[in-house]
Amino acid sequence: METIKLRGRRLIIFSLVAAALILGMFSDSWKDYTGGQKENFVRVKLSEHKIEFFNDKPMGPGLTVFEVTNEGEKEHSFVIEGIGVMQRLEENLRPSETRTISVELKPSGYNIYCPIDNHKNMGMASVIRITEPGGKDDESGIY
Ligand SMILES: [Cu+2]
Repeated sequence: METIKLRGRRLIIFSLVAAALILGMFSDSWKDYTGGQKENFVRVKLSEHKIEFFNDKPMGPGLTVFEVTNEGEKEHSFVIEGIGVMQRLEENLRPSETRTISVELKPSGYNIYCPIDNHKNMGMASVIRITEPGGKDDESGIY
């Protein structure tokens, strides 16, 4: 009985992950049609062993596209984790590869890190804090 329940739950989780991946693909093509005007855009560079962010304006709430480039010599990836959010690049990045990941950001803190080996502990980790636009520390969307 327990085993069946567990299997059922695994199937549900698997289905949710599959659905999320499919939605991710659709949102990517949808992004092309909308020209990305309303989205926040953040360029991310990965290397040994750090994560750097390049954004024209402070990060705020809303759909945010992270364009992640591996400028290092090892394989890396990108995870963003917050309350109710856990997203990872669909595939790891080989050197000089670029992939994008879209995340719906809310006013909250997020951990961003490389999930490969112990890169996280070697410096490939960062915390971003998203604040409401117009909030009194609006300028410090990232620290
Ligand atoms: Cu890494």
